[in-house]
Amino acid sequence: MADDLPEGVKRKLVDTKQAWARDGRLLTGETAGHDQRLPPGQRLVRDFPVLDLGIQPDVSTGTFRLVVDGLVENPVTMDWAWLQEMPQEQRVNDIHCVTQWSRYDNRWSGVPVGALLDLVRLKPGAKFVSFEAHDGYTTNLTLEDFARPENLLAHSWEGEPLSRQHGGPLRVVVPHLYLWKSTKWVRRITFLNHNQPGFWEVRGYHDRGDPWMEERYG
Ligand SMILES: Nc1nc2c(c(=O)[nH]1)N[C@H]1C(S)=C(S)[C@@H](COP(=O)(O)O)O[C@H]1N2
Ligand SMILES: [Mo]
Repeated sequence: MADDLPEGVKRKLVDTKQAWARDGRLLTGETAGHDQRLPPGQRLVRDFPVLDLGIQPDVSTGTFRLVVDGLVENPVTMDWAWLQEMPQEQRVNDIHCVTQWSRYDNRWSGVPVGALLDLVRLKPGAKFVSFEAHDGYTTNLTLEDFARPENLLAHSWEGEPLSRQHGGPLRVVVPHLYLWKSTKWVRRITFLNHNQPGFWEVRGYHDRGDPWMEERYG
């Protein structure tokens, strides 16, 4: 796997997290219901840690483009102005990183996934989603996990434009799964009829990543 790392990625960081997956680090062996706000093995933080592969691409709103393609009737390449004209909503949710931190009550604004689906109109075969980012990162979701009402394409956090380090100008936010499923600096969303595991999924991380089921590795 080491050979196909995107350029500039911190290999040591990747190796460490890959070793965690191999060794099953941090696993408590517990599962929990959603009535338990903090998922098993997580600890609450008040700051907002930054986690990525070590590249933080500088994407301006002027050059921003989001490609949405694959099994859709209406593939689009959206610029920043178009994104702003889409329906906008606010969501407050908790986020959970597989490296064990959780952060409560994050206030995001952006485009709800439903509005994107209305725009591109899925073809019947679309069952999976693949995400690509400007740092070379990729991840995957089922359509069901992507289409949830709490998910956003977020451009703001706590009322301010989303910072570069947290994935600005635009990131995906999928709060019901571990945060590696929430692509920062997203540049392409592709609908597929098959599952396409992403960067961490091919390095020992779980295909779905439900924090309450402690789906850290798989
Ligand atoms: N493009 C991109 N998105 C990414 C990552 C990344 O390396 N590149 N890391 C993921 C991981 S492992 C986590 S925990 C969250 C961290 O988001 P944060 O830096 O805003 O806390 O981003 C996710 N999305
Ligand atoms: Mo993470």
